[in-house]
Amino acid sequence: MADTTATPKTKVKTKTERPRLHKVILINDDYTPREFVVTVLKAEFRMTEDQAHKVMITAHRRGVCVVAVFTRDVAETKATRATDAGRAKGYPLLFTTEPEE
Ligand code: NFA
Repeated sequence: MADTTATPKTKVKTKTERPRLHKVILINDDYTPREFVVTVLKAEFRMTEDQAHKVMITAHRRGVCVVAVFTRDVAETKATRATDAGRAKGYPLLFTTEPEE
């Protein structure tokens, strides 16, 4: 008689990988007023005045600054909305995204 009570020898374990995160990057330009950049950072990225000012001044001095990281869709949506807020006022303000290493 075959032994039907034997326990299976192998287990299937599905590994779920975390989605890669994407950085939203603020690019400096010579025309967008500092206070407007701070306003957009507060509105679109829920930053405090202090956090927003630090990010704005870092981009102003160094050329770029990472604003935050999100899943790809969220990063792209926020970058587009923030860029559009500048365009609506006629400013060349630009936010881009790139995948984290
Ligand atoms: N460089 C801009 C100015 O001097 C301010 C700025 C900072 C713009 C960061 C874009 C990004 N008015």
